[in-house]
Amino acid sequence: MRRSLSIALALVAVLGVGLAPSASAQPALNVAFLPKQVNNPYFDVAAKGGMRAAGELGGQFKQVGPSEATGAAQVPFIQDLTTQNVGAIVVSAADPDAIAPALKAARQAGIKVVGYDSSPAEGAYDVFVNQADTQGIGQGLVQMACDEAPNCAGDIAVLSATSTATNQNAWIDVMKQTLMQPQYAGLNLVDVVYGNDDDQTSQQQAQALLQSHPNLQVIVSPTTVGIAAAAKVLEDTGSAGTVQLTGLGTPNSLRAYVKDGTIKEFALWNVENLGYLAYYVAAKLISGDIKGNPGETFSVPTLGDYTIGENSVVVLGPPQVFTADNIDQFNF
Ligand code: RAM
Repeated sequence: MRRSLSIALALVAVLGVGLAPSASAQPALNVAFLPKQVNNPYFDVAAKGGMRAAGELGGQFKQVGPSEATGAAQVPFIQDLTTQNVGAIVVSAADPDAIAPALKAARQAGIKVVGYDSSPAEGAYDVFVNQADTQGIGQGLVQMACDEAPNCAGDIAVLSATSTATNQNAWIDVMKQTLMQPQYAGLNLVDVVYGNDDDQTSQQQAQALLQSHPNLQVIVSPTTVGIAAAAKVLEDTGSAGTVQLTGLGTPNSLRAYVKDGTIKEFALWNVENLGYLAYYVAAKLISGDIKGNPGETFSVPTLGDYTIGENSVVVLGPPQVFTADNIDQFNF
């Protein structure tokens, strides 16, 4: 009896020693990125930043997501990641309302949710990492259209991504408000069309814009997929030079069009840093360093100090404008 008790105690001790370190250690840092879609170079660049942060922090990184940018297609990925009990989901919302219930269920299961690029609905995330100030992006898009339209006048149209994307809709709203300012009175927004961040659909929509608006002066495409598709259409149809093109794109996908004059200026932010910052925010939420409350401050290596703002939003920084003069300084 005594012997079996001492064996049992010895076993408890061994197990106890075995269990103690892992019970008190931080849970493994396991962060999953869920972009609007996986076959979009924009999100691959952001993923590079996420991977870099994971390497620095000794965490795990994976990226999963649908091939088409819809909220319905994102939901099963959120559910799977919840079942896998990852530490955090970093998500760009293709449709904030469609994915809100799944994200809320993930949060209830103790998973941290970080929005990046396109915000999830309020209550469905802990922190949203915005790439740049929404107001500044919308105003910048209008200013570039004004720069490109002769005498800042004439018909302009927007070629967007999906009609449900939080970021696209917020930028288009700011564009509409900005266009009401007197200095832009000559610009006339005649159409907003959606290419769904699909190359073929975006090309078809760009072609349709040219056909339906013969006096079109500028296409503004605030999506990396849309602007590259529109540039191809302008070249293929011989409209480059007659119809101007600007918006948001990656330097690598637009370099040739800038060199041949199809595009004179466009903007974007440091996309890799967006992924890097989003991973750090996820890690800090998981470790409890931050809770996601407005007013909290934190620092991130190489990027600097951040303060969580209203609605738990963190802003990466101002966008960069690319022209023929500076595009060769950028490689992403
Ligand atoms: C596309 C996506 C993304 C947007 C960029 C500029 O890749 O629509 O959400 O931020 O373009």
